[in-house]
Order: sequence, then structure tokens, then C-alpha cells
Amino acid sequence: MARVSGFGVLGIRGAAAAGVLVAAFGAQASPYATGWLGYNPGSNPNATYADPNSALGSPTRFTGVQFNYEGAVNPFFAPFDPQDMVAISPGGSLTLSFDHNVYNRPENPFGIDFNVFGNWFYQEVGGVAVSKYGAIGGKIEVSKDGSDWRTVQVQFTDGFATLGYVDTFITDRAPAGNIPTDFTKAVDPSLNPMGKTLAQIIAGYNGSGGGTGVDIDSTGLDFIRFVRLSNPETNTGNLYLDGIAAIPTPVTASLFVIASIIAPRRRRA
Ligand SMILES: [Ca+2]
Ligand SMILES: [Ca+2]
Repeated sequence: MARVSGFGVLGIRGAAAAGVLVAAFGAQASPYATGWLGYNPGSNPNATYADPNSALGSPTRFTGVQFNYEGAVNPFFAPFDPQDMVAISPGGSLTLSFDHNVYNRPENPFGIDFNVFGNWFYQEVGGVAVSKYGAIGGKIEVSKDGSDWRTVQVQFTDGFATLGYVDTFITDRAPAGNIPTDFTKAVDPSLNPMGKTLAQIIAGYNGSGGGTGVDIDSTGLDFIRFVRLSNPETNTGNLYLDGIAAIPTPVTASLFVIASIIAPRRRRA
């Protein structure tokens, strides 16, 4: 991850000092949802995918374990284990919480502040993506305090299918790769996966794990702590939520601050 490699600039002492500062300021402990508060499975609950805890932590990189049909997650092979995701049927909703404030940062690539992951995927014909399956919408709202909710401009399934690894190029039942993608990195919204092979899509993701990128700028909020996904009553299908991932604070700015704090101590030593 960028954060870890960034510490290489300062060496072990710098990393240790940064660790102290992170602890002192209570900075983000997890980029993913760490809690949920309020799960309404909706009018047509799916009892197999009924555990909201499946939407906490990292999105899924390897799926099918519970069905004995394992494979690395890629845009042609979506997560489908009950431990991977939770269902929200029409009329239902689920609220997730981050353990830190997620800010609207204009300097984030494409303005995106967090990613949302589901189980939509690309249908493959002749080795290329020809259509998006399971893109049935879904309303995303954000909140600072869990009571004042603002709707964002994108819908749940507007974004990109999940990719678990950058070094697996088999579309169906691939073994786990060695290089995980970054779920906290946004895909360029102008990328069009249709007509592309898995290798071309992986190149287009540029290290990202996919997802729907959300920019909270239009909500007027400077930061958010809660994300609510709702399935409109007018929908006919279920939404399957795998997880959410916050875009981290740019590392370079943080390290310059840390370096300026620890440098005088080194000179006195
Ligand atoms: Ca933003
Ligand atoms: Ca999950």
C-alpha cells in the first residue's frame, strides 16, 4: 500500500514516529466499514444473504468457498458467498459506519471520496465484456451524524465490477493472485470496460479493485461518517452489498508534516 511504501522515505525511525502520531490523533484505523446500524432486508428477504456483518471489512477477493466453487474475484466472476455480502430487497436498506471521518477532498483522483462494492459483473462473450449484469440501481445516501441524510449523484451499480488481484488473467475460477488490488483507489470514471478482455480491464483499473466511486461534494457536507444503501420499492431485484472503502488522505502531505516534526529532534540527539 502507498502508506507503507511512503514510510520507506523516512526509514524505521520515521515509521515509528508516524505510528505514534497516528495513535495520538486517532487517525483512521480501517478504510472499510467497521459497523452497521439499522438493517431492513426489505419486502422480499433473501435468508441466505441476511447477515449485515458480511458488508464490514474488506470487499471480497476470493469467493465461492462456501459453495465449493472457488475462484478469484474479477469483473467476470463476482462474489457470491453468503459471507461475502448481504442482500437488500426492494423497500429495504442498510446503514454502514466508518470509524473515522471521510472528507470531501477535491485533490482525490476524480474527486472520489469512497468506493462501494457489490456483485454486479460483466457478461463475457468471446473473451470480452459485452454487458453489465445486475446493474439495477440503488440509492446511496451519506451522513455526518446518522440523522441528516444527503443523496449522492451516483447509484449503487453505476460503477465498476470488483477485481481482487492484478495478476490473475483467468476469467473463471482463477486461483488467488499474489498482488491484491487497492480497494481504496478509484477507477477513472471515463473507463468503458465493454469490448475489453480481462487483461485490458485490469490495465484500465490501474491498480484499483473497482467499485462505484462516490464524490460527496454535491451533498454540501465536508465529511461523512455513515453510508446508507436503499433499494427502491419500485425495483424488482435484490441489491447485494459487499463493502465500502474510503479513499485515504494523500500520504505525501502527511509525511511532510511528520518529517518536519521529527527532524528537529534528530538534530538535537
Ligand atoms: Ca470529493
Ligand atoms: Ca463483504
